[in-house]
Amino acid sequence: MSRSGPTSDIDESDLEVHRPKAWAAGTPGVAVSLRRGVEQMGPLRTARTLSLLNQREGFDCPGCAWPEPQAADGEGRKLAEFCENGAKAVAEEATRRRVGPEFFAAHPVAELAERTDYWLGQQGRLTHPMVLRQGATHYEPISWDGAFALVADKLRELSNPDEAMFYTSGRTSNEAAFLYQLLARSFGTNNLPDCSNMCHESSGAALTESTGIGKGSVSLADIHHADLIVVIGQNPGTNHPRMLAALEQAKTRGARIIAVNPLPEAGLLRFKNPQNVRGLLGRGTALADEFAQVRLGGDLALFQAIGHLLLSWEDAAPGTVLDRDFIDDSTHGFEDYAKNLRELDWAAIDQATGLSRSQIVKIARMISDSERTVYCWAMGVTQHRHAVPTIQEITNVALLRGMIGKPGAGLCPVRGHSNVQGDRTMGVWEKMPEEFLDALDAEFDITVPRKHGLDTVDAIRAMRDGRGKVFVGMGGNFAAATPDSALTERALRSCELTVHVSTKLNRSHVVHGKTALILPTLGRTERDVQATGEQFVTVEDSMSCVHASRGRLRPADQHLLSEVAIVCRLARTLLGDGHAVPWREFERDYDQIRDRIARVVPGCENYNARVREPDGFVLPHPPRDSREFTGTATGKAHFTASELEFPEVPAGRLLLQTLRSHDQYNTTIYGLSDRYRGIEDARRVVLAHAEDLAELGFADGDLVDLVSEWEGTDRRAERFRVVAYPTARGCAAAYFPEANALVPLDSVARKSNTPVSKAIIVRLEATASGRQ
Ligand SMILES: Nc1nc2c(c(=O)[nH]1)N[C@H]1C(S)=C(S)[C@@H](COP(=O)(O)OP(=O)(O)OC[C@H]3O[C@@H](n4cnc5c(=O)[nH]c(N)nc54)[C@H](O)[C@@H]3O)O[C@H]1N2
Ligand SMILES: Nc1nc2c(c(=O)[nH]1)N[C@H]1C(S)=C(S)[C@@H](COP(=O)(O)OP(=O)(O)OC[C@H]3O[C@@H](n4cnc5c(=O)[nH]c(N)nc54)[C@H](O)[C@@H]3O)O[C@H]1N2
Ligand SMILES: [Mo]
Repeated sequence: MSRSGPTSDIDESDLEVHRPKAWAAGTPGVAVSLRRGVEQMGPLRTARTLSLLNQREGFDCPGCAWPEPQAADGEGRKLAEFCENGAKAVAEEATRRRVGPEFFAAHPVAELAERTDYWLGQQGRLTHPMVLRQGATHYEPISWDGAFALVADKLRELSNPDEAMFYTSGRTSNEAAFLYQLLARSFGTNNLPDCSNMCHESSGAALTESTGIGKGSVSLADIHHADLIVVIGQNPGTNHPRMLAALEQAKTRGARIIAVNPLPEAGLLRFKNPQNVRGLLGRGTALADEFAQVRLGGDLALFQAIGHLLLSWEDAAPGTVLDRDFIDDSTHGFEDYAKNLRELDWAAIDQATGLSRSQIVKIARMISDSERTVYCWAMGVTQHRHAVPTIQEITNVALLRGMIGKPGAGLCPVRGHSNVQGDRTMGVWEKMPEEFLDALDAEFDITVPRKHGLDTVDAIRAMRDGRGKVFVGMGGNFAAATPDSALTERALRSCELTVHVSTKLNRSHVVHGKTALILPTLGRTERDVQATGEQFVTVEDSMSCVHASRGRLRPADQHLLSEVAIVCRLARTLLGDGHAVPWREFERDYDQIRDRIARVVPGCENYNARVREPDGFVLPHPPRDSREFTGTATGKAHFTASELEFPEVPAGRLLLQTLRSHDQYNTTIYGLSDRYRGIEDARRVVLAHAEDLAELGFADGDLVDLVSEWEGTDRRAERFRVVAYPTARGCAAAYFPEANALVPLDSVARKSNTPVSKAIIVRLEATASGRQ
């Protein structure tokens, strides 16, 4: 299998490599946010837009899911409660560039398929519903009614509703998500794959087993008041920049920080807060006290070793290390866990982590000395074959010291998309619990299916095998975000119909089914006016806080419909006006949707009133609120015993992770500046340790193909420039989506089915000279 991917519009030979930075944010961050804003929106719109970002009367940032400070945290919001990358996210959406019918008339879809995601995204906002008819070379305009009739016809032609798939990306509001899952289930399928399947699914699976609830247990105040924060497999300087302000606050109160990462990410080392003078002009605040440069996939081993040390110190001095009361009263399975870790294969720990014994002991000491520890993690942990047991080993260490359900302590999976957590709460999941489905049936007098649906990886398999025939995407960029690009693209192309509800042009529009539709929609920044007047929507952040978001900008085009309106109109066309769900009323007045959410979704009672409070409200979380673990089988938190597991890499190979540059939002490429890592003006780069390169016979600047090896099959991504970089030994890194061609579809995390995007066995091959 071979695919070089479209490169035509980025001149990769412009690559410039500078020394990686040792600090994040500061003045360059402010300058970049303003420059990108002005490029896309002009100066006036930039000023107005940024002043509304994350304010109570404004809109929720469509960037990441990091929470806004609340009055209850004693902090309140700053005048500029956004970051460089939030400003870029908004600039992308509020851009004045447009992609209308003339654009599609000028560009055959085959030509667009040769473009990079960067070029496609830079063309601007979609303005008209467009159709690509079977065999046609160009997209052409279609009326909204015509588009809905086409989707309804194709869905009705299916021999079985399970041949349809309804994908969601995590920017969709709670209201749209609630209606979207209701549409899929009213039609007769639980096929609701979502971006979370590729993201924090492993956290949900692990935490549900261990604590009874698949969400994090901390608030922002807990971060501020922790005395130790462990940041594992996360690059907050780029992906959650506002988190740095929270880490800085904790540091000024005396907290210590441990960063566990194969890369010395600038945002983990030092932060120059752009909101104060010291940050803008001074040296800023040092963040990580301890930087553990772990090997990819070595975290399970590290936390087993920490657990082992804590247990042995407790044995040596009983009553000094473990929180015995908590373990006895509130947990289950301690003996099995302790037995599992009594004997430890230190040689295997060394090999897995690449860390010195003394550093592991030091970290374990910091953990045993801490009274209030918060554990944060993201994709560096969740996208591994053993992601679920890894998160459970982190949880085990937290449980040993009773670090859950008390102030300043807890578990904090840091979510990605701004409303990915809310979409789940609203029922976007292929295997929602029976009680939720029962509540839908009772509320609407319908019968929704009970058979579990397809997740992202299984949806690709279904399309590949001809069992999946209609693909509908509520946002996102399925073709580019998913693994095994060549296979996935063939799968999508074999569909009878692909439909995308989108704000911007992307690869999923040009890797299309036999017939394809693009349905343009309002973004979160835009005013949403329906028959009863101006509407707002609601979202849930990474810390379970639900609040309102009000679009305030003029819509990119008068033809745009809101996501809610699109779902309601499609539902009426498909299910008929006599359908038991009052779709027409929902479109007219979003309060009516919220009244139903209040009655169906646990914890959302009195929803309409509570989301109108200035800071919204926080969903219940029994372990956080009262140290109760009502969601587990025993009613207690569960220690788990796992085998020691880590990726084994054959000689002459590297272990590759795929990650985000500082200048992209998943598949949306903002620009070509990975400023903190010092990579400028190119994206097809592979970062590897200089000594590994020397051993493999390569040097900085070489042009190579990356070949991944999986169960006897090779996958190739061509023409990557080698960059010598201070990563952990044996490890390498390349950007996604370019490197997605290398991730085998069947390489998934056990239990969560999440693609293993952070541990791909690769060999480097010099690019054949004919292709140089
Ligand atoms: N600006 C911006 N913001 C974003 C996004 C974006 O693309 N751009 N994406 C959003 C989304 S959807 C998400 S999920 C989050 C993603 O946020 P992150 O998880 O921070 O994103 P990644 O770029 O995948 O970075 C993974 C980090 O984990 C490290 N890592 C990789 N493998 C391992 C490992 O085995 N062990 C350890 N300890 N560390 C490892 C990498 O070196 C890197 O620092 O960000 C969200 N916010
Ligand atoms: N190799 C590799 N692959 C990965 C990852 C990785 O680390 N490595 N990370 C994974 C992760 S964590 C995630 S979350 C997924 C992301 O997967 P997706 O969520 O599917 O991808 P995005 O790139 O975030 O989607 C961008 C598109 O969303 C549309 N959009 C933006 N805003 C809106 C809106 O308000 N409404 C609607 N309807 N559409 C909108 C735009 O058209 C834009 O082109 O990718 C995963 N893929
Ligand atoms: Mo994500």
